[in-house]
Amino acid sequence: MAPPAAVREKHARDGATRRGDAQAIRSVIAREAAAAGFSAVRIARVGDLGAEPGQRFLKFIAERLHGDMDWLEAKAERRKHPNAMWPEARSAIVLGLSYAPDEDPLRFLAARDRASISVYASRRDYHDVVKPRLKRVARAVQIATSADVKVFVDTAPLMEKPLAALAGLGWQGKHTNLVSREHGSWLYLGIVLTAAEIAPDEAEVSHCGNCRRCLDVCPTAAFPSPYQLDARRCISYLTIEHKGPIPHEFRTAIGNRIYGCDDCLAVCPWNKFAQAAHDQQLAIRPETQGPRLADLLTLHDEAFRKRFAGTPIRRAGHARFMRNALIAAGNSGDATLVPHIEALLGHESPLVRGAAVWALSRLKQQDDLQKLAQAHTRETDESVREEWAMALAS
Ligand code: B12
Ligand code: SF4
Ligand code: SF4
Repeated sequence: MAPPAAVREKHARDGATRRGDAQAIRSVIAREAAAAGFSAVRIARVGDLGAEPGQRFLKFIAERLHGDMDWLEAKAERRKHPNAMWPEARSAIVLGLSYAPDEDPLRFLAARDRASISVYASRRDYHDVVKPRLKRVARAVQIATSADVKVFVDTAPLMEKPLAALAGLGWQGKHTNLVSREHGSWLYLGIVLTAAEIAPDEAEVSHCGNCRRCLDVCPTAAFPSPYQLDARRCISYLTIEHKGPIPHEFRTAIGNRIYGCDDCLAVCPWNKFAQAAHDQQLAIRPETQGPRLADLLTLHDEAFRKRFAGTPIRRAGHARFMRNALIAAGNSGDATLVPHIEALLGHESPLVRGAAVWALSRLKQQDDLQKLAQAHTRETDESVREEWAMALAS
């Protein structure tokens, strides 16, 4: 039986108000996101994420593809779904900030006396840039809905890419990162979770088609299959996250990439639609543009911290940075670097001494190396002794 006309009218009014509210909240979000300088914003219903991304993540961990990123494993159960971390979360507001470069990001790879630094690391640390902007959007959502909010930019166990794809910001490409039709591979992601129900956007579908450029370009064959990364083989992991000596099998392939890698991102055909980012806070730092290896090898701790203050590079610390610069030096074919490298044989960190031995083994004749080894017979660290043994045997 149909409800009386007065009740129908009231329902219609309520419905209109709810639709009006929903539209009003979405307008607030769009306005605040634009005012905060975000390049894209979309909304997902957290419950629609399903269990699949979490299961894939747990498989990734079970297969040890995460290497020594213990922090990924430590909170795996919470990371597998936003509700495992925050049960009240209902909607995810996914924000993208473009950091598209205006020059070819791979242009320094052939300059063997210089270092190549990834685009994201050539700017101010994105965590510092994105977080205050997310807070601005979150505050507006909280005021508009009176619901709780939390902000995330890689600061808690939350898988950002599957949420971004669900919200329709882009799709996870075969290189596993989010690709957007407008911004290509160059979006930083940030997320506001809220307990409010907000009308979601449509998910994006994959536009990779038969393309496999990103898979084929990878210098270390880090993709066992499309959409899957073996982080242990990825230069980004090896130069940023990995704490120990870089495994020998990857040293030559690393070339002069000393902090991160952009090869798979840079070859994506969808980048042709991306406009170069002109955000003041993301200005490219000149000291990151193809710095000379000779200058990097002489950087002591304090100078390193000063030079790279505010960039992600500083977070890796001096010893890891020198390790990476020494691998690049070993690949340079530039014998003028030898005195700088020899000076690092006395460095306090075994990570640096070991990498220096390898670099010298690539740039010096065996006879000279033998003589040098005799001057360092008092080396006590086991890993450095192994480097000497391998260098002298090669
Ligand atoms: C751990 C981590 C890394 C690790 C591992 C990378 C990885 N691909 O997982 C390392 C150190 C290698 C790394 C490198 C880089 N990272 Co990183 N990283 C993260 C972090 C913290 C977690 C990612 C994660 O959960 N990985 C675990 C695996 C299991 O997740 P996954 O790749 O998404 O795996 C999925 C697929 O395999 C998928 N899958 C499997 N089979 C199939 C089949 C189909 C059909 C589909 C669709 C999916 C699919 O299922 C899995 C789960 O969803 C995120 C921030 C965050 N909190 O999310 C940033 C993040 C992914 N990194 C980012 C960036 C910029 C980079 C670098 C470009 C930096 C650089 N220039 O060096 C490189 C890119 C390397 C690459 N090709 O991925 C950005 C990416 C932005 C974007 N547009 O996507 C993020 C989102 C940080 C941010 N807030 O902006 N990173
Ligand atoms: S970032 Fe570089 S090493 Fe890592 S998967 Fe992409 S191309 Fe390969
Ligand atoms: S390079 Fe090709 S396969 Fe890789 S993410 Fe881009 S479109 Fe997809």
